[in-house]
Amino acid sequence: FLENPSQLAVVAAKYSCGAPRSGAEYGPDVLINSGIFSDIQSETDYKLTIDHLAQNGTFSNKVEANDADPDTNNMKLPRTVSLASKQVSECVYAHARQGKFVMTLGGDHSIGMGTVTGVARAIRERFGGSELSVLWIDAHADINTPEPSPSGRIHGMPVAFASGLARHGIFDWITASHLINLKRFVYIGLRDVDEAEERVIAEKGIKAFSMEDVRQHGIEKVMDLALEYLGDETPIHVSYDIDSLDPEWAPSTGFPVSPGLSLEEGIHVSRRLQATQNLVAMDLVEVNPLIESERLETTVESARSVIHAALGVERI
Ligand code: B3U
Ligand code: MN
Ligand code: MN
Repeated sequence: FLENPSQLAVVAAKYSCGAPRSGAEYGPDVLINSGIFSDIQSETDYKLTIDHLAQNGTFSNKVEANDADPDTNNMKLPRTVSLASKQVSECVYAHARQGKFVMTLGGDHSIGMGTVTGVARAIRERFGGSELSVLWIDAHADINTPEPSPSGRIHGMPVAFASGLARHGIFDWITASHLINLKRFVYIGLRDVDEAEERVIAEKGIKAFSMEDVRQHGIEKVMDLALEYLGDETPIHVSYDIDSLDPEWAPSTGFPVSPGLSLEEGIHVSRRLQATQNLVAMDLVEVNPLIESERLETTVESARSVIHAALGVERI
């Protein structure tokens, strides 16, 4: 599904306005500065570009609710998050429209509503209306609609907005052409899901593999079932929240929940996606260098491993 498979568009989405604390806006620079892409560049044929979004921290969550962006409908900083994710969506769309692989580094997971909508729109246009498949690898379901959200934080809502389940005038840049189809959507790793989210997942019949499912069946079987469900003939976007991994492997993140995926299981997920040759985009979000800073390197190494495995550059 990629016209330009050797072109890797990295989007550094330096935002934390969707999260309750700051730090995730520094994730992209930490990952890039760790050399995560330099070996890709020197050892492979990937041609790489990096877009830096929101350099100056305008969109960190340090911007408190103010007259310009008051809490609305139980959402915190909705205008700020809307603008941020719109920027992400447009940037990701422009690359995906040209058939490049798009790798977005977060940032908190509210940017996910930008990435999947940008890719979904590009895929519709490039393939005459066909729909994108999305794998959401996360401890959380991120499908709260604003009202029942326990926190009002929008990083817990991107799936709701990207699928049209949640709507609000503030997010009116999301049009029908951007929407993802929850029938072409799979969760892996869930273990901290709110009641209202459980209800939506059941009502909509969303395919979900919890951490319990992974323990019961093994990650190989879970990936068999997930990929079988999506089918062979579909472009795939993986939105990878680093908190899907067990805190042992990814301590530097805002909402660590034990027990999670082992690093090996996390890498297996990436490898299997790579092997489909249908992967068109990936997000790696919620690396927060301000949390468990003394173990940041572990978190960064894990992120590097799952990214490299997804790109098929493991042996370097
Ligand atoms: N479900 C809770 C907590 C949460 C979700 N995603 C993250 N945290 N990262 C909420 O606030 O929506
Ligand atoms: Mn998430
Ligand atoms: Mn999460």
